[in-house]
Amino acid sequence: MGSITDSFSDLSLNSAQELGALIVGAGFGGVYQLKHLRDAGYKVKLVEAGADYGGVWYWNRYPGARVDSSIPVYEFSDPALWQTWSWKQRFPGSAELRAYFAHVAEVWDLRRDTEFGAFVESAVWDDGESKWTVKTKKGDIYKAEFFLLNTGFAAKRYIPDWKGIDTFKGNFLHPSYWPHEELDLKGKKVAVIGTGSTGIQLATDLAPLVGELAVFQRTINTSLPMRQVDYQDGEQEIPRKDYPDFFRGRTDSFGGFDFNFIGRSTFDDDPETRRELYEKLWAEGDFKFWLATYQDMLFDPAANREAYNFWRDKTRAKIHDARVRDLLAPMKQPYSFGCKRVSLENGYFEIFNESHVHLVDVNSTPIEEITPKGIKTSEKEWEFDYIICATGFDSITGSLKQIDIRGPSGQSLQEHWKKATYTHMGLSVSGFPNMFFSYGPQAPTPFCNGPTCAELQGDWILGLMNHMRDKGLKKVEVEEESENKWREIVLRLANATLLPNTRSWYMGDNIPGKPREPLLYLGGVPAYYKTLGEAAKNGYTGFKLE
Ligand code: N01
Repeated sequence: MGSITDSFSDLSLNSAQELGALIVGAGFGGVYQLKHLRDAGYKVKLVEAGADYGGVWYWNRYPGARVDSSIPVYEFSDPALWQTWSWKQRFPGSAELRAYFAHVAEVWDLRRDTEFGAFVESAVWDDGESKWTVKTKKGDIYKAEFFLLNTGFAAKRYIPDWKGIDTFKGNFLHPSYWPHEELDLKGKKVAVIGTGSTGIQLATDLAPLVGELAVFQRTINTSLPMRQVDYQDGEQEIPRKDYPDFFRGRTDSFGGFDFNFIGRSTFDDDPETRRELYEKLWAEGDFKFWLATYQDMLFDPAANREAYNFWRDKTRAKIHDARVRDLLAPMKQPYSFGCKRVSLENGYFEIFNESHVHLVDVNSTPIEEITPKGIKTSEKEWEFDYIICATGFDSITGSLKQIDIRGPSGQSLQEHWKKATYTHMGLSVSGFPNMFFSYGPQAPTPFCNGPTCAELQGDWILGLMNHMRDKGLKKVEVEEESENKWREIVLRLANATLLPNTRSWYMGDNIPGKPREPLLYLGGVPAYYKTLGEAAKNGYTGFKLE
């Protein structure tokens, strides 16, 4: 604890920039807050580790990187933005998403208040001044009344601790550090380790390009057909006149989308009617087979198995080889469908019908080490030019815990969350005054479309700041009791579902040593929105204001 405080006392705080709010992270959450806080008259700065806007879309440049929420749900609701923007595809790729962020930056005039290349490494609360002192890695210091973290859920990469990574003579890459210049992958021998959303997108796009592709799978990905659409002549998914109603409707949807679970349970329908619904959802693409299906799918094991069996049969029909078919879409359900992140695919399963694409099952032939030539499994040594380690992130809490944040007691956020995560409404933590985060733990986060969440949480935080300004208040802090109660709600909601029975990053399972707990609020966006609204209406219940 001493070292951080000491290092601050060594620095000349005269050079510190004084702010009403420091916003960290230039993805959807951060840019929304910059625009709206500044419009409300606050002196604001946005700092971002990358060199431009986009958040995950700035970093994710790997072949095939594309969002799996459709537009216009995956964009801001401000007419000034959508009236002057046309998408080229229903599910835009990462370059188009970066272009969209450039458009947002221009229309909202964000650049004058943004500092890029600024990784926030520490923050200390000064109780006397009621301000955070925040330091970036490059040495900039800010003193801010509010510290607003919009670091997203995937800012801390995870690479397993394999022996020999440094000895590999080829290129070893994590997809979120993909080089900006084009790589020479044509005809090369490439390994993709991991079959999450990143791994399957990469493998699908690399297969036609490379000489040999080996995909290392530990757990199957129950990917659904994306159903991509290319738009012609500015035509979009829905007419622009319908956008205002469309955006208003997002908070009525469980996942912040334009669709919802239906009000019937799986076995309310006879088999023929059920099959018709499944076929319809399958044909429509998007996440509909996951989040616009029967209301009991994530709760009832038999209902869940029915969904899995449909997915399995559809998927197996795409795969020629019997061994590969059993590995990619096994007859016996390996985990609860939809309780591990579902992805959207564009021909992923079909790549395994090509003779140069190999599927390596790391359960039966585990990776023993990385060698100078490639990957040694218990079966053999594979030789590669590239190893792409699509093994994910220290999701949800890692982005926040990697910053040394200390409240008035001197306790760090890492220490506070060492055994378990505590927040109030997935927005703030006791012992850390005037600090809020978006798209973080114990909020709908991975079960909520990003822009929906950015607007919903951003508006709420701004409402609270305005309330404090109107009342002449300087400090807001979560009451410990409300944090304990929120955790109970999060656990109760999760335990009513099948999620805790499945190993996933939703439960913290993907990082060795991370506490196992539901990291997200599973009450759905409408209930979350209502809870936040009621807390505000009742004078910000659960918070001490002074
Ligand atoms: O990461 P992941 P991701 N040995 O954690 C495997 C979002 N996203 O980067 O499942 C072998 O999902 C691991 O195996 P297992 C999206 O929300 C969105 O793919 O733990 N394998 C898994 O297969 C997504 O969920 C978009 O058994 C190992 C993979 O690595 C989130 O980001 C695109 C291993 C990691 O999958 C993260 O996705 C991309 C080991 N030791 C990402 N350790 C879109 O919008 C891990 N694995 C489309």
